[in-house]
Amino acid sequence: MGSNPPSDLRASLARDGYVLISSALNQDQLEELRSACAGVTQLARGGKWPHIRTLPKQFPPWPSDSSHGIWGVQHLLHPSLPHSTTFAESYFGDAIVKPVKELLQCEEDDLVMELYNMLVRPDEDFELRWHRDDIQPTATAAEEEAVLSEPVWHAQWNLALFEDKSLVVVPGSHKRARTNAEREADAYEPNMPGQWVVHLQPGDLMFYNNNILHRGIYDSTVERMTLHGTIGRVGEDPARARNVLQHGVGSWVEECDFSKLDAKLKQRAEEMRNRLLDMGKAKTGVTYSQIDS
Ligand SMILES: O=C(O)CCC(=O)C(=O)O
Repeated sequence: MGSNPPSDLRASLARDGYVLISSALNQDQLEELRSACAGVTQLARGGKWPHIRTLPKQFPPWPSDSSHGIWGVQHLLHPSLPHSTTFAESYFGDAIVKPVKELLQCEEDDLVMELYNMLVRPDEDFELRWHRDDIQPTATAAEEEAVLSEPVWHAQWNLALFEDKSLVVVPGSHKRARTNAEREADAYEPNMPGQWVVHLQPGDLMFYNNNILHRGIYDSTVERMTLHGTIGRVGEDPARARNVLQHGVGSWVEECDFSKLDAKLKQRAEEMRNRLLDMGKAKTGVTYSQIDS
């Protein structure tokens, strides 16, 4: 379970359902991002940023009332959010985009802007139940297999700014239906057979298949600032449009201001945003992949 040279990225993701790239950020990038994240988290905890993941709710949509605590900050590329340029430099930068192109086996012109959020220390201890992001727990084995055998048109990652041991995955479970033990397990089962607690050091980047069986366990006493993003590849996946639009990006993406990025990143950002807009135009109506019980 270590880092992999770039040529192995795609094979590792396909085999295990995740792949780890150690030290994807240098110290200056880490410090700049930590400072931006601290400012934004303070705003969000103080009720001054409405796009948040609130306790004790696992799935979107989340209310914008932070008074019961938060576990995430949404829409880091939103033009009204302070530091959105710092977040855009990170999201559209080579440290992310190069491995994404490798993982999706695509060119610059195929990339689509999707989501950039942050997962933070919750105000109270909090756990997510075992889930796959885009398959309901009620799905039959055949339904699971049908989704899991489809090609994946996006890359999803966690980029840790502090040491992070919150995410637990079952390696290999992105390729198969749940076993009987997994189906029958408690939603918060603490020892799922074969589970692996992901351990990220500051600056580590982990890509994972969002339909791997996984959960989060969050300790309110441990600092967490983990950037959580997705980038897509142009394609024919209607479920993907639903997954992106359910996070409410459509209402502000046109207003994103990339003018402070350097010329190369600005062009990349604007082109990726425009492809998302095209995807949004082709899609009407928003539904949710999962609902809280
Ligand atoms: O906290 C994490 O890293 C995982 C979050 C998660 O599972 C989710 O948002 O569905």
